[in-house]
Amino acid sequence: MGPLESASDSMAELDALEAEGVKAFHSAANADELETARIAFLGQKQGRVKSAQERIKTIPSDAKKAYGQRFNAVRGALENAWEDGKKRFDKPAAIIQGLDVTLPGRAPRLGHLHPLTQTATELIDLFGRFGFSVARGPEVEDVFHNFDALNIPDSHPARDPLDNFYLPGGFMLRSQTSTVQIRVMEKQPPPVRVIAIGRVYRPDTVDATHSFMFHQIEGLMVDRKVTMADLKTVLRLFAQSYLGEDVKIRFRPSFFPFTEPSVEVDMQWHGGDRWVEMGGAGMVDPNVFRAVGYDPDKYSGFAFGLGIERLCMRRHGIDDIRLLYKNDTRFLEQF
Ligand code: FA5
Repeated sequence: MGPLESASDSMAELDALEAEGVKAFHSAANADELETARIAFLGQKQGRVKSAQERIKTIPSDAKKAYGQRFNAVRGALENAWEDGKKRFDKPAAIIQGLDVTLPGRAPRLGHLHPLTQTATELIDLFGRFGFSVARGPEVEDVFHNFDALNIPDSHPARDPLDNFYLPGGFMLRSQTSTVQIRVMEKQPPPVRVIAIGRVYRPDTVDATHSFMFHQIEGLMVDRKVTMADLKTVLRLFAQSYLGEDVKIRFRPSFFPFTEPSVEVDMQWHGGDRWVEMGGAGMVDPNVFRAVGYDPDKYSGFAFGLGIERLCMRRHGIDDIRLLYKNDTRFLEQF
């Protein structure tokens, strides 16, 4: 066979390829047959179009151009025929699989907010009504904001490495949201009325009321003539609004380096026969004011820090803090 003959044979093969391919795509009776035809003609590995493309190497150079042009036209025609076929079978899945997509669907199951998130949202709302806005601070905090600025001396047992998660470079996972008091006062002059809600970390032994990661709500109010009576009123109003009119709370004298005087606040636990500590509070220590450049002779203020898990537990009658972290949907669905 001479080269010319071979070239014209090849052109004839392209004609046949086109005719057979178009026929196969047009006569496919369903999506499966169409796919079989696609693999036979347009398949990337052994499709006939691919073979015809590879044959170009064997075509004499003076016939290559004509072959190439014809090849492109054939390939275009087959691709169009395939697209046409797809349009015929790309009907709603319903018709192919005997499923009526026009029927109303099944409503997806909606999740809902975790009880702790719900608690946080309610606290923000409630303190918002008392005129407190929301402030934030970092969870990875420097030792200065967690201790020094809060008047906690180097020798204080609260700094013990066994009681804190220290990180390299003078940082730590904050052990209390009181850090945010400092961050707020560093940034703005008095008056201040803020709350801060967030995670805190302490390597405490886990039991029914303790976790190594928990949440606190910090409150800070600074103005002229803020008194301990204001603090007690705000905490009592808060407890009654969040936990119920009949809830009992009590204040015990205590000590925190950043408040003077200081109190611990207990709430009567559900069941009524024991008290559980809800948080600490007090009048901001003048040393803290000095450290942030506030004049302690002009301004006074109160601060409090409450455990959010315990508030949530008291509110909903939950008796073990660990339930809040198990992610057992049988438990979570109840809230
Ligand atoms: C503090 O953290 C002080 N920063 C509170 C404070 C703020 C005092 C402002 C004065 C002024 P305390 O370590 O007591 O205090 O923690 C406060 C509350 O956090 C506790 O009463 C308790 O409700 C909660 N809490 C403490 N440790 C845990 C724990 N391991 N798991 C769950 N809740 C905890």
